[in-house]
Amino acid sequence: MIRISEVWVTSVAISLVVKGALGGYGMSMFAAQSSPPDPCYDENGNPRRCIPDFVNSAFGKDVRVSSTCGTPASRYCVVTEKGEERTRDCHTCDAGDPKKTHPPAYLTDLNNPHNLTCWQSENYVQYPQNVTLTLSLGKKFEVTYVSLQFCSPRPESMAIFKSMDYGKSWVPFQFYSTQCKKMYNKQNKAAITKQNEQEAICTDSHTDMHPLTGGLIAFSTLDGRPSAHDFDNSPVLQDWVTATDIKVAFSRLHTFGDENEDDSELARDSYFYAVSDLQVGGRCKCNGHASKCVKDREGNLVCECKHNTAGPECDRCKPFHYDRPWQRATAREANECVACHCNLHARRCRFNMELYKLSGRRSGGVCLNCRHNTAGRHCHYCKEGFFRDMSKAISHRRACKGTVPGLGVCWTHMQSHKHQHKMKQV
Ligand SMILES: *[C@@H]1O[C@H](CO)[C@@H](O)[C@H](O)[C@H]1NC(C)=O
Ligand SMILES: *[C@@H]1O[C@H](CO)[C@@H](O)[C@H](O)[C@H]1NC(C)=O
Ligand SMILES: [Ca+2]
Repeated sequence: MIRISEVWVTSVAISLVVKGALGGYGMSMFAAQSSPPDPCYDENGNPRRCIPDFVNSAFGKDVRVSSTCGTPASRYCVVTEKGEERTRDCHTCDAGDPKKTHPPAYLTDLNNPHNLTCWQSENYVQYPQNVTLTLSLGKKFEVTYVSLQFCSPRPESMAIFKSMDYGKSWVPFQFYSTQCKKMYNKQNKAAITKQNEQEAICTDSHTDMHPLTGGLIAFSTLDGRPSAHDFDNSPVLQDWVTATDIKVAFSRLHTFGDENEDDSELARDSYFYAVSDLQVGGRCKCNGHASKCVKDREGNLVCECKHNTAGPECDRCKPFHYDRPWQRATAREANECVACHCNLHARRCRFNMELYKLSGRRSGGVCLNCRHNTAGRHCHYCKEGFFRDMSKAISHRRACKGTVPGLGVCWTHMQSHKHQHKMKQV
């Protein structure tokens, strides 16, 4: 506490000194000092890999749910066990009563351990029927984990799916079942090798009916996958963790085996799915070219792209920056996009792979629609019949002129930065 106030006094003192000595300038210097540095560039202004913060991307989002109790109001019973003895404690789920409602919004609200809010399904939606939770993340994320905290017992069988195309198609992420083969036609705890890193596995872990409340299921997307330690260089795993939507399907309820007894109606109201918290931990996917995601004008979440990149995931080069192919940033290389060299005579260019290879993978940009009577890949010479105008200082607007041969010399300047600079000055 003392130390904090000391620092505060010191910084105030410095700012007063600076202000006194330099007037208004001191103020702006102080303001510049306190603005946070851009994580996408190092202290020398060179581009470097940057990534958005790790977040629970499900927080506060709407979850589409195929079944919710309470419309109409219905009875449900919570089973508790003390030794061999089971007790049923019955309540009402009523969507119209704020004290008795269990809406999907309770899946992604603030998770307060002292006041758990639970979404709850209708009673006994049993196999082959299922209950699904679908969450749209709004853009591509790199998902590290998906977790569910249960208010009811955990399901006997459930599956987690992901979509990479906003819900058009789904691929399995992970299965949980006490009977993997029968439910999902998967071997229990199959090994993941380099050959099948993009395959969902099934496990019978975390499928026990106990604890009857408070059980957790947490799926870690990279856990046990061989290339996880070399994620930067594994396009397969980069693809594996990418998702725009997450779906959880509860396939089969655990029962105590009493639901088939004559008194079934009584027993069935103790079987339902209830979840207090659904989390999807990960980072907004920006391919190493942005440190945060923001809402665009249409309200869509997009990366705030740096390194001359563009697109919702900084997944392409921005216009006129096509001198080398787009690449994801790595820890060692920012792989920023580079502007074409057009000597200020063109606003458009395209990438040419042949030229790029011929240059030793250094430069592949080709200028389009060279203006000011220039021509060539870099607009670096005069169009046929035009000559460099020697009567005037070199201005990019007047670089080439239709004039009589002999009076002018064809402008043969190569794309040197020095020259570009000179032209800008004029
Ligand atoms: C618990 O959360 C619910 C829903 O957000 C709220 O209505 C209620 O007042 C909270 N109860 C306590 C004791 O904080
Ligand atoms: C859930 O059940 C519905 C209807 O029975 C079925 O069409 C759908 O494929 C099932 N979904 C999953 C993910 O199992
Ligand atoms: Ca909750």
